[in-house]
Amino acid sequence: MNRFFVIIPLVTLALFSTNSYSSTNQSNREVDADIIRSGDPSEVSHTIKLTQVDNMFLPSEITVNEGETVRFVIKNGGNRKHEMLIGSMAELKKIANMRRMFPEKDHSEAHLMQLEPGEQKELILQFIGAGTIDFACPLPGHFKKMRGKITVEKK
Ligand SMILES: [Cu+2]
Repeated sequence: MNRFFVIIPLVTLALFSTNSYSSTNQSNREVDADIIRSGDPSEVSHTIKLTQVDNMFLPSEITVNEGETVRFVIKNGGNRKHEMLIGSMAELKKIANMRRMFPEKDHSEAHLMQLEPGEQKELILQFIGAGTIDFACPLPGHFKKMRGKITVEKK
């Protein structure tokens, strides 16, 4: 309902620009603007490593503090391609359904991040509000187990 969209600066997008987005789409990323926004690399207070295996996120539960900027280092340690999306569970489910119904379609417009086996990417986020936000790999057959939650604790 009260979902807003923020524009993430291109400097952040350059970190995962290996996908073939058209340049006009690069600045439109959906993020829950109540809880997270794109973070400034110079304000990172700590790094959280996330490993994708076939098919889980390790760890799947993360706790951060309100206000802090976190560098996420996401590594695909599995043998299959995975994705990483952050959003509300309703939003993630919607995207996962689209993947399941139209597996051949190019879904890159909705991707936050795609990782080939062995690949590692970074994402810098600032947690601007307390609450919880979900993350998942929305690929068919992955989505049910390959989920996690970020809890943002109030200052
Ligand atoms: Cu996956």
